Amino acid sequence: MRTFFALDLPAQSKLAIARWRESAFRSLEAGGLARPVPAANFHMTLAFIGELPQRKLEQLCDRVDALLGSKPCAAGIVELNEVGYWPRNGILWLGPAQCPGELQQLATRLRTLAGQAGGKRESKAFQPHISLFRRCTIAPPASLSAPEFAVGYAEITLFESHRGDQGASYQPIHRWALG
Ligand code: 3AM
Repeated sequence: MRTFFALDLPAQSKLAIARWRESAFRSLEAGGLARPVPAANFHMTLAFIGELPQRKLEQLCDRVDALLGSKPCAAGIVELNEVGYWPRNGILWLGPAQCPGELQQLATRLRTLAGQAGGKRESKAFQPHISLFRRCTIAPPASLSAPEFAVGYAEITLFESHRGDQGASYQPIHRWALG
């Protein structure tokens, strides 16, 4: 089972971001120069786990319970106000210019637990982001309007990722409330 920890976004935030994306990157969408991520798939990955057998995944979930019991993480708000582009994988993203320290710490701890459980060991620094477009093969134009979204988060979601003909779809399989 291919899984990852992420912040899910409230439905209104997904819609608002999709509306802004449509107007801010009209030429990309209209020109078919990149593949828009379906708004339903918007999320902020905290830690990619990858393929893990069910038993290991259950152990990992127990460790997240223990982590949040011993080192609680408060719910909060993240300001999404920066656009970035990674030419290597063609991802155009929206993220915070300033990541809340608690979120950064949570991602680091989840990445460590995922690695210890046999999942992916991530060496790259955590860059909080929401993928807006994939397969963007040209340097994207500057957005026509600056993003400014204050998004509340109050839980961690464990998603299962499925790849199909229509692209990826994500199924929430467990949630942890933040304190
Ligand atoms: O949409 P984003 O980038 O937030 O990029 C993948 C996606 O996150 C990332 O995990 C999320 C769900 O698929 N991902 C996929 N394969 C990965 C890998 N091998 C990966 N992240 C790190 N390493």
